[in-house]
Amino acid sequence: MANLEQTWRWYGPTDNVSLNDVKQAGATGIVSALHHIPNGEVWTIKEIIKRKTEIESEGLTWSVVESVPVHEDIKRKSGNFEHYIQNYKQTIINLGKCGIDTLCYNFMPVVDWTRTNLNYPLKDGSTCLSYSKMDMAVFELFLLKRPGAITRYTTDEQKQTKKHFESLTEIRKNEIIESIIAGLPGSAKGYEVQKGYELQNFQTLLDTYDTIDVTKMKAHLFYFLNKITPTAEEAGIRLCIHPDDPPFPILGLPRVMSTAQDVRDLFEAVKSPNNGLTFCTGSFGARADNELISMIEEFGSRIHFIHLRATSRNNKGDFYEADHLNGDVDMFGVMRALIEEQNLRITKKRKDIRMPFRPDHGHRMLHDLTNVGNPGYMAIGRLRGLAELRGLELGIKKSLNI
Ligand code: DNO
Repeated sequence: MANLEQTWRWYGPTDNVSLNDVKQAGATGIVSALHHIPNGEVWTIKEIIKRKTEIESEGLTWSVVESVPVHEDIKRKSGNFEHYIQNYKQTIINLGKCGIDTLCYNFMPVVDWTRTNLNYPLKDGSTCLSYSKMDMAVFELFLLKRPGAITRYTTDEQKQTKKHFESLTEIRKNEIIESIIAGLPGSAKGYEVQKGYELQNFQTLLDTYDTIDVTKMKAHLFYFLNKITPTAEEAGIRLCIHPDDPPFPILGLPRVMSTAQDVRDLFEAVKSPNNGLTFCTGSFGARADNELISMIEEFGSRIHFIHLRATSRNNKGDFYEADHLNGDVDMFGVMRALIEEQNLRITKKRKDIRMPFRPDHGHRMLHDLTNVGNPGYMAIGRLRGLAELRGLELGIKKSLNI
């Protein structure tokens, strides 16, 4: 039986991890994006082919585009949103012409993913990305001083946050700021490129969502998908939305893709199989009420892309990124459910049996502790993750006799 396709996120020629490194890690597919093209502009065939040729010249395949960013005007359904939707459609057509069939995107307002620490120390000396509710409170209440933030915290929480804020060094306060704004779209190089970003600008961006609640935001998402899905069908592109990361409200922003119900609503709104999901176990798994295995069973046929990683969470709303096979994700159960889904596709002779997965975020470990690179995307931690996941897959398949 075919394997789940093993892929690796590569940020392009400026990535500190080379395509040859990826090959040595054992992945066959590349997940990449044209980060140099400004958000909202069309990806031309020329630029797509250039990246594709580069990948193929190493004997690898460009399996998935992650991501074609969605312009904030589309998310807010304001300003030039119709123009940006047109551009998005053109990019879909161009990708289809170049033989690329899977496109991952997200619909998170302002920040793509959010962490409060990009170098959270683990007991074994490696580091990982983490999210602390208390650090987020410090950011909102004392660093950004977001108007209205105070109403989200009890008097007791406010007192504790103040105490925590006063205990922090200036260095740590800056780290919190930099970690949070590192998730701004376009920060392919991690927080290095975001230095000098003014907190005031950040607040201005947040303000643009003041009148957009979850219901409105979902309507914006469905409007966008109703427009682009027919184009995706024609171009042979499988769209797959990435869940909110973290999967709960932050900074007073509306969140639309955090739970199984959100996925149900999405699939109900636009029924085409081309409207699919990126199943990210790290993002969905940061919520205790997301039952990952039953989600795979329910949404299986529309899972077009998979991110495998495990978070370890507490009941206060904090989490850190654990080893790929540890943490609160039942990776054995997840992998078995994915293998079963692929087996079903093969039995049913479906056209899209291809289920690419990538080891999401790795720990910063060994030589990478002193190397420069994208937070979560250094080579060695992901190499370890991929090797463990590959072994798990093989073991399950052998035991199931498939
Ligand atoms: C973080 C990633 C996200 C993801 C986008 C997809 O490491 O998982 O940046 O690529 O949200 O659109």
